[in-house]
Amino acid sequence: MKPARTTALILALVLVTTLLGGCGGGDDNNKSSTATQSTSASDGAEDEVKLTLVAENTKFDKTTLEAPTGKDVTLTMENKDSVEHTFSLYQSADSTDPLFAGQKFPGPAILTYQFTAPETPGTYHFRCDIHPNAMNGDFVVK
Ligand SMILES: [Cu+2]
Repeated sequence: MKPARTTALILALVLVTTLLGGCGGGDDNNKSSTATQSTSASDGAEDEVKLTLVAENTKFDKTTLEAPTGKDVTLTMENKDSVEHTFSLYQSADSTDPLFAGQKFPGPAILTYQFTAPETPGTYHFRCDIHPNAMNGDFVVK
C-alpha cells in the first residue's frame, strides 16, 4: 500500500508542476530571445519609444512628434492613401541630408520605422520626402 501512495503523490506533484509550467510557459517558448521584453506596461519604458503617425489625404495627422534623447524610436506609420509616402528625419526644415530616411510605401498599408533619436536635445524636423511641403512637422527631442 505504501508504494501505491507514493506513486500517487508523485503523480500529483507531476500534475501540479505540469499545470504550473503549462501556465507560465504557454505564452512564450523562446525565453532566451526576450532580453528587451518589457514586463510591465509602465510608460517609463527605458529602452524604446513608440510613436504613431497617420498619413491621409497627403497630410500627417500630427505636426509634432516627441522623443527622449538617444532613445530607440519605433514609429508606426499608417498610410491611408494609395500614393506613396515616407517619413524622414532632418536636423531642420532646410536640411537636405536626412538623419533618418524612411522607406517609401504606398497605402493602404502600415510600416514600422526604427531609428535612434538624436543625442542632442532640440527641435528637429520630419517630413515626407515626396510631399515635403504638405507633410511635415517638428520632431522634438528632450
Ligand atoms: Cu507623402
